[in-house]
Parts: sequence; C-alpha cells; structure tokens
Amino acid sequence: EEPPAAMAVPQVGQDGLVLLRRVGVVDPESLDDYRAHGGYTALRRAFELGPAGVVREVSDSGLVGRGGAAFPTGRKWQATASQPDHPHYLVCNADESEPGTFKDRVIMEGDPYALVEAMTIAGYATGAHKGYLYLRGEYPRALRRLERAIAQARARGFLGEDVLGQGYAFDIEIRRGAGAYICGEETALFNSIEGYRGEPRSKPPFPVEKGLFGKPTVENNVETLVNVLPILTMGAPAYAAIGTAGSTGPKLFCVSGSVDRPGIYELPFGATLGDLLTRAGVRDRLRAVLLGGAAGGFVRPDELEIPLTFEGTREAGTTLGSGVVMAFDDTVPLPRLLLRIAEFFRDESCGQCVPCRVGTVRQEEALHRIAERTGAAAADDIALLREVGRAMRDASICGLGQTAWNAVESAIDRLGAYE
Ligand code: L3W
Ligand code: SF4
Repeated sequence: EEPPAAMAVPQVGQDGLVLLRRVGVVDPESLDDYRAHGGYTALRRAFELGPAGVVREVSDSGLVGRGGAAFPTGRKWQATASQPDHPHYLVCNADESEPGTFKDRVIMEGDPYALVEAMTIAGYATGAHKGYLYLRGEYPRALRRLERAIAQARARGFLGEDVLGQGYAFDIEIRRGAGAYICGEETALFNSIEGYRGEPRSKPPFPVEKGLFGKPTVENNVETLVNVLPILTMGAPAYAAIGTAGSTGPKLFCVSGSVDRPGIYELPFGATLGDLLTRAGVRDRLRAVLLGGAAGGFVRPDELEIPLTFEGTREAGTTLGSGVVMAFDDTVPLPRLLLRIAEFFRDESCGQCVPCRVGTVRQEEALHRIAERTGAAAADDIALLREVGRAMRDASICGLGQTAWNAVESAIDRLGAYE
C-alpha cells in the first residue's frame, strides 16, 4: 500500500521560496507545466556558459553537499571534469534513508522535472553522458513520477542523443534500492548498481577519480543537485547572498516528533533552531532535540539559540547532517529511544569491518542492560560504551560505523540521559 504523500510546509512565504517554490504548485506529471513555471531555463543558461562556466558558477556559489557531509560541490565537479579517464558518470543519491529525513522525497514527488533538469546540467558540467538515479525502494510515488518525467523529457529532446539540439548526449537510468541504509553510502551505492553486495569501499581513491565501474564519478544528493537550478538562473553572487558566509543558499529541514506541524521547512541558512521549532509548533516540556538524524547528536532545550548552519552547529559541538530536526518531549523515554537507535545501527551495519560489526552489537547489549535497570547505568557499562564508541569512530571503514555512537554519546554527555 502506498504511503501518504510527504508534507511540505513552505514557511518563508511562497514568493521567498527557492527550492520548494514549485512543490504543490506545478503539475508533477507535466513537462509543459514545469516549463510554464520556469523549468529548463537553467539548462539553457548552462549551454550558454559551457561546462567550465557551469563549474565556475557552482564553485562561486559556495554550494556544499546536502547529504550531511557538506563537501564543496564545485570542487567535486571540477575534480571529476578534469579526469582524463573516460567515461565519466553522474550518480544521484536518492536513497534517502537517514531516520527522520524526507526532504528529497518531497522534491522528487512534487517537482520531479527539477531533478531531471539538474542531473542533465551536472552531467554536462562534468563530462558525463550517463546518469544513474539510485532511488530508495520505499518511494513508489517518486519512482512513478520520475519514470514519467524521464520518459517525457526523452520524448521531447530534453534527454537523449542531442539534448536541446546542443550536440550533448545524456540519459538517466533509475535503479531502485532494496531497503538497506548502507546503500546510501556512496561507494556501497556504486557496488549495488554494479550488481555486488552493498558494501562500502575504502576511500581514497575518491569517486571523482575511481567511482562507478572504476570510472570518474560525481555523486550528489538530490537536494544538492536541485540547488544548481537557482544558482544558474539567479547567478552565483545572488545565490551566495542567501544564508551566511559559511553556509550559503536555502536549506530544507525535516522537522518531526513532538511538534504540532511536522514537515519540510525551507529556510535560508542562519535561522536558529528555536526559530524553526517555533514555526513547527514545538510542544511544551521539550526534553531533547536530535539534530542530523541517527548519525547526528542530541542537544538540550536550553540550546535552541544554535544557528542552523554548518559552522554554527560545528561550533556548538553538534552537526546539521542532512537537516533532520527531531523534537522529543518528556513523555518519550530516553533509554528506549537510544536503544532504538542502537538497534537501527546493529541492523544496518553491513558487517564488513570488525569495529562496526561487533561494536554496534556491544553497544546495543550495554544499552539493553541499562534499560533493564530502568535507566540507571552502571559505571562499567558507560565506560564500555565509551571504549566501544571510540573504536567504532576511529577504526570503522565508513560513516555508518564512525557515527553509530554519536547519538548515544551526546545523550550521555549533553542530556545526562542516565543520571
Ligand atoms: C574528492 C577529496 N572528493 C571527500 C567527497 C566524498 C563524498 C563527499 C563527502 O557522508 C555523511 C555524514 C552524515 N576529493 C574528498 C572528496 N570527498 N573528500 O565528499 O565525503 P565524506 O567522506 O566526508 O562523507 P560521506 O561518507 O559521503 C557521511 C551523513 O553522511 N550520514 C547519512 C546521511 C543520509 C542521508 C540521507 O538519507 N539522505 O543523507 C550518515 O553518516 O551526516 O556527515 O562524496 O567522495 N579529497
Ligand atoms: Fe560496513 Fe559498518 Fe564497516 Fe561501514 S563501518 S563498512 S557499515 S561494517
């Protein structure tokens, strides 16, 4: 059975919206309607600028990746474009699986042509003629709409052998995930596309040099890619003027939990956590806020002044991640919540490396013991959690193991979860 459509809650007034401006307005199944709402002006601009010009605009915009790691997009595109080895590939990471994250779904369901156009621009800029769109398997509505958008774009010359008569060939193939969180890690995702087990590869070499099928690959999150449209239509300086100096542009935040109006909020970087939670109708008796999802960290209700920027959250000793904001009031039992997070990582660990395969099990066991003592922790279990957490962070191959202890650590140190 298909789940209900994800909610977008535009908050800066329809006119001020950049990323969500067409969501809920445009007919997501009509290429003509997309064009009537400004669609494909960015691709035309890209052809005027040429590939190097597009990379320059993206670099000048200050855009960084929206999947959680905030790596400069222009640098990634430049590195791929300059590789002598061919072919180059583009991969869109639409395997949106971080608990509490549903922003990419809103874009893909509500404005699918935007992603098709943005992928075409990214392919053009980085010298790729084939783009893979790796879609979370549990997003059937997004799949239907993207399939339709790709077919229509192909039939009308917006994809194919000669895009818009500009002599550039580009096409997109959708691959569906099968429910594994780890396949959102970029190199596990490549393995999955190639038909192997979804296990991360060691980096370096980075995908810009050796990615999909061992070839230079640019891999970007859905939200990262759709930011390229306003960068080209408004120009890099105007785009860079949105947000803060360290975090430019608009950002989608996924708000859920103990709030009256959960959903996706688009705000320029720089609003505070408190601003966002007030808009979402935060309930009384707030106990904790989880930033960045299961891989992120908890903050206290007296820390709502934290600016929602990459630099602001870093300075505050936490993370913005992919934009997850989960609020918990004091009716939510923290030991149970932490146990749920630990179960998630134990379940989703691919098992390839010892620190994560064993560490996620040991972490869950210790949290079980603590929960059974109705939340009171023995000092030796806390010491064990710290030791295991450090080993996972320092010695795991990929981000899953490296971040599997973040939430538990922040609950102990910031929230005093077991005191
Ligand atoms: C070229 C270099 N490229 C790094 C590239 C690298 C990758 C990107 C970031 O994600 C985050 C974590 C959580 N030359 C490069 C280079 N790159 N150095 O930059 O790389 P990295 O390794 O910092 O991070 P990552 O492994 O890609 C880790 C978040 O992901 N996370 C979950 C996210 C979930 C979603 C979702 O469901 N939508 O986003 C879990 O850990 O926040 O910060 O492309 O190749 N020298
Ligand atoms: Fe697999 Fe975990 Fe190792 Fe990543 S850290 S490669 S998920 S076992």
